[in-house]
Amino acid sequence: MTIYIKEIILHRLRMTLNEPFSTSFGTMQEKEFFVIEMIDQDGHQGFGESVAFTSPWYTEETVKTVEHMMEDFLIPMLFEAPIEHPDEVSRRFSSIKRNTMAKAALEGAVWDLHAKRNNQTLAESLGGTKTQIDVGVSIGIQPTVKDLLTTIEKYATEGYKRIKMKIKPGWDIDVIKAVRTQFPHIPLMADANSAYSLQDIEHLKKLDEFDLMMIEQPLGQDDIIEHAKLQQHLQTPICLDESIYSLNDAKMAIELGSCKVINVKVGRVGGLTESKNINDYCKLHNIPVWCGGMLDAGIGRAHNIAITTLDQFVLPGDTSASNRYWKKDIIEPEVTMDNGVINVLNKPGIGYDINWGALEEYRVEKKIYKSIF
Ligand code: OSB
Ligand code: MG
Repeated sequence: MTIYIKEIILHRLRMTLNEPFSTSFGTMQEKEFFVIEMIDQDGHQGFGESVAFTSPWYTEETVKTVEHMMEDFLIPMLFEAPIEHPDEVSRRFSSIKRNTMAKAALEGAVWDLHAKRNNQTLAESLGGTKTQIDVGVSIGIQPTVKDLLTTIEKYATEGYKRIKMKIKPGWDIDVIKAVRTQFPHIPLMADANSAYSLQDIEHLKKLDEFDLMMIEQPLGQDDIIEHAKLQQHLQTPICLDESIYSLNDAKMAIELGSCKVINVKVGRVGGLTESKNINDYCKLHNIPVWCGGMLDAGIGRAHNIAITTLDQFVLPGDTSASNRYWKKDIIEPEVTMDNGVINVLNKPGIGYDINWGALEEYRVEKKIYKSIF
């Protein structure tokens, strides 16, 4: 079912999180991003969402670089020729180096269009089989240990299946110890967002006594070798996030022993096709994966739900309910969680409608690109 993309509309949105979110790099309360609306020859609409932040603390991309890449390179490439299957998109983009988040935002809209044209859910189109997914929650660094304990209590009571807490030097061992004392049995993990170096090895070894499911990205983005060395000295499995931009990075990390778990973020790895390939490779190599998050709004969240239905996504991810982030999300209905699971909606494409009233309320800019065909 050939897709002729007729029009691409970029909606730049600015939304405010219910609560500030703090990591080892700093605090965010505003989220700026693009909603990609893509219209085909039959008037179907596909939607994607970009995940890059306004500053490049997580990876090198930003809202502005994503706009530049989409406008000056990637959108013109999509208009060059029709698309038979969404897997072609990442191949067509392969002459452009990296810029995975810009590529993924557009590719996601093509996948949604493809699924809708075939009257399938996005999950089905991707080969996913689950009808519900297990989810956890990622909790930012809190002002005090007491605040953290209260927040964990709240989310555990709501039913989230695992708690991820952010750590950094000065907010790590003692804090985890306090959490474990109060919650001896909750599935718990820690995410350092690259805050440590191999010199901290003796310090990081102290994590082993807390029965953590894993430690996420303790070292730098480029520290593939260093992570392998660290893993040899740690019992706690290392999960890589910022280090994995592609299937090839996943292969390298697995082969070198740099990690035992992988956090797949659709934006960071360049899209759903690459995420699917990582799923398949990790299945073959017995590496569990889970879906990370970028404080996504509803459209990105819907894509995350769809990819999590693939079979190697065996651990609860960071895809929490809409109300954990936003007073009002941009989709209808919003994403809800019951007893630690999110139900996969049985409707074509991403399965959620756009709440245009909300979207327009958050929109700060709208740009339209038309195909000449
Ligand atoms: O490292 O996984 C991360 C949020 C922003 C940037 C990076 C990360 C995170 C999170 C929260 O941990 C994920 C979410 O709830 O969307
Ligand atoms: Mg992370």
